[in-house]
Amino acid sequence: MDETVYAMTELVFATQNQNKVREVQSVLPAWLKVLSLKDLGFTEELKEDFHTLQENAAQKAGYIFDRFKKPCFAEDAGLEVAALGGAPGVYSARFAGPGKSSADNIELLLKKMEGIENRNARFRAVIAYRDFHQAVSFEGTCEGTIATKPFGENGFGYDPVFIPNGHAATFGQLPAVEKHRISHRTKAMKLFISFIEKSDIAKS
Ligand code: ITT
Repeated sequence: MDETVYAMTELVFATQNQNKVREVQSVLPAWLKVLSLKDLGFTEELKEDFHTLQENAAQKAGYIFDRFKKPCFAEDAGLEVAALGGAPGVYSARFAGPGKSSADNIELLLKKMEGIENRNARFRAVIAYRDFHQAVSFEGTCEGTIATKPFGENGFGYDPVFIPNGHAATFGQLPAVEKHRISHRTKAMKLFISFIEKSDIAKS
């Protein structure tokens, strides 16, 4: 058993997506406290000017770090569909256009997938961390397939059409605990947390 004692550590999560905050909370150890942008009273939308998840995550973490001077992480995630050459990928949030809803994104995705047999897809999440000394990133993926129509109300984004491998239901139908056990976000968070465990900021 790990006998290490960790100091209470506070990190800012640079996201405006409360679903992400909820999902991340579920994997945090007791000594790690995550402050959301809401906790800091910051309501601006975060810019994502780049074309890779890694650069966008680093941009968001860097912007909030510069603003608040607190150790900070951000995440950029997307759905990569094999038959669409990896689209929508880094453009997942605005697949159907700026300001469109998740339902609009799903509708467009299912339209593009009509008649396509290869329904393989993967969620990918990249977490970028920034503090006074370092900038690092961590990645997690979750493999699955795209359903032929939306099922379930749980989760967010593309969850109603994503069936993770090993399950016969979408993330929209599975209980939150099951998504949290196997998701791309959880995998990236676990790598990130073990990095924080080894870093100076968490040692008492
Ligand atoms: P922040 O930039 O403020 O963190 P966001 O919602 O804009 O929040 P992203 O830029 O990372 O988040 O966009 C990722 C999009 O990919 C998100 O809007 C969803 O449509 C989709 N997505 C990411 N993770 C997902 C998940 O776990 N389940 C379903 N869809 C997801």
